[in-house]
Parts: sequence; C-alpha cells; structure tokens
Amino acid sequence: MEIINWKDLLYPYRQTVDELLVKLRNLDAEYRYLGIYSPIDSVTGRVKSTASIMDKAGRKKIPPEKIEELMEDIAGIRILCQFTEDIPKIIAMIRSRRDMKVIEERDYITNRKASGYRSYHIIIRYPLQTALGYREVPAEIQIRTNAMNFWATAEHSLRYKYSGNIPQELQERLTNCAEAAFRLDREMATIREEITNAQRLNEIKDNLVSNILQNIHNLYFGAKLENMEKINREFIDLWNQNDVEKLKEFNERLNMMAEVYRV
Ligand code: 0O2
Repeated sequence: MEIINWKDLLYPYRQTVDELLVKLRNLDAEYRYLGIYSPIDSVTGRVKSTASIMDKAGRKKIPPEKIEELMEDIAGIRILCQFTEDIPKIIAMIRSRRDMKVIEERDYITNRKASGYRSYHIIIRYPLQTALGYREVPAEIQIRTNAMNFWATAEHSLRYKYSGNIPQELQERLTNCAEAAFRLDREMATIREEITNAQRLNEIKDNLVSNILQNIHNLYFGAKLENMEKINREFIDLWNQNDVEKLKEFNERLNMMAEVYRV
C-alpha cells in the first residue's frame, strides 16, 4: 500500500487557502475603503486535517491515490455575512471572478439538509503558480450568515463528539436551534436597512474623526499654528453635538487651512 507524503500533498492546498484569504479579505477592505456596503462580514480558511481527510476518504470509499482527484474540500474557505440577502451578492461576485473557475454549486439554503444545516457551497478550481509549475487546485467556498454558522459550528462539534450518532433528545434540541437560527435570519432581514445605514454612518463618522485629528496634528506640529487650542475646543464641541454634517463642514475648513499652510 502506498504511503502518502502528507506534507507534500497538503502544501499546495495551504498556498491556495492563503492566497484566497488575502484576495477575499482585500476585496472586503476595498468595499469599505470605497464606502460601498460590503456583503462580506468575515472570511476564514483552513486546510482539512489529515484525520478528517482519512475519515472522509473512508466514508466515501476514496482510495488514497484518488484523494487529490476526488476530494474537493481539502482547501476550504468560509465567507460569513450578516444577512441572508448578502449571500446572492457574494455568489455573483465569485462567479464573475477571473481568477477562479466555478465547477459546482450546492444550495443547502433553498434545500436545507435533513440535519438542519444551511449554507451555500461553491466548488472552484484555483489556478496556482507553484515553484514546480502551474496547477489547478480544488477548493470549497462555504457562504453562510453568522446565524447559520453559529448553528453549524455547534452541530459539527456534537457530531464529531458522538461520531455522527447524536442522541435523540439532543438531536431534537439541535433541530429547534436550527429553526431559531432560521427565524433570527428572517427577523434580521426586516431591520436590515436600519442596521446597514447605522453601520455606514458609524464608518463615515470614524473616518471623519480620524481625518480631523490628522489635520489638527499637521496644523499644530507641521505648520506650528498657535490658535489650535480654539480649533481643538471647537472640535470637542462638535463631537459632543454628534452632528455628522457639522463635522464634515469643520473638516472641510481644516482641509482648506492645511492646503494654505501646505501641511
Ligand atoms: P469539515 O471538518 O468541515 O471539513 P458530506 O461529507 O457527504 O456531508 P460532501 O459531499 O463532501 O459532504 O459535500 P458537502 O455536502 O458540500 O459538505 C461538505 C462540508 O459541508 C462538510 O465538511 C461540512 O463542513 C459542511 N456540512 C455539510 N453538511 C453538514 C451538516 O449537516 N452539519 C454541519 N455542521 N456541517 C455540514 P466535512 O467533511 O463534514 O468536515
């Protein structure tokens, strides 16, 4: 029987996960930088553990020499979002990318699994440039809301603990929890606009305050302006009023001063 060199086998999957994490996190950061709503809340990734690969190979009767060819989720990415409505946006974004090829999609949101599991899976081939040349590495991208993830993570731990045979009473409670997570997603959808508007406003306020403080710093330490105490007091006043429009006007005034003094 062939002995598997696990280190060599898993290396390209590690590279794939690392590259996908950088790309998807940068995408999320860019949305925020541009002030556009980001459907992504967070992105995580993992390379399947050898124990889990062997376990799955056993369950699916995959011989060791066929693992690379047939196991599609050795490289795994998980994209979490706040609202169910974010999921189609993320799917569209992945379908339109030129640096990954979508091979298959599994919609466990429309067709929830018997366990109660909800998530959207996309199997891709990722073009990887390795030191040994080009290859396409399969990866599974799971897209789900935070509520779906909360449930799936808990259920996964229990399934692992009980080797798949979760006691009946616990299984019933898990089913109730899955239903509660579903209701939570539905309720959150009804106040989605309120939440996203508040988040956008908070982000705008954070950026404004950081610009204002940078301007005050530059004018005081760079241009050595002496009347900065008055300006500082004005800022604290406006901050206490919590009025974004007034803060915007104030920052524009500081921008002009910074231009005049070339700082
Ligand atoms: P891990 O530890 O997450 O890597 P199968 O293994 O037959 O269920 P298949 O055909 O390989 O699934 O693909 P599928 O259905 O897309 O599921 C693969 C992954 O989805 C699983 O990986 C889980 O991460 C997740 N998943 C699928 N069904 C369930 C479920 O009922 N509950 C939870 N919590 N997660 C699920 P692995 O291999 O189980 O393990």
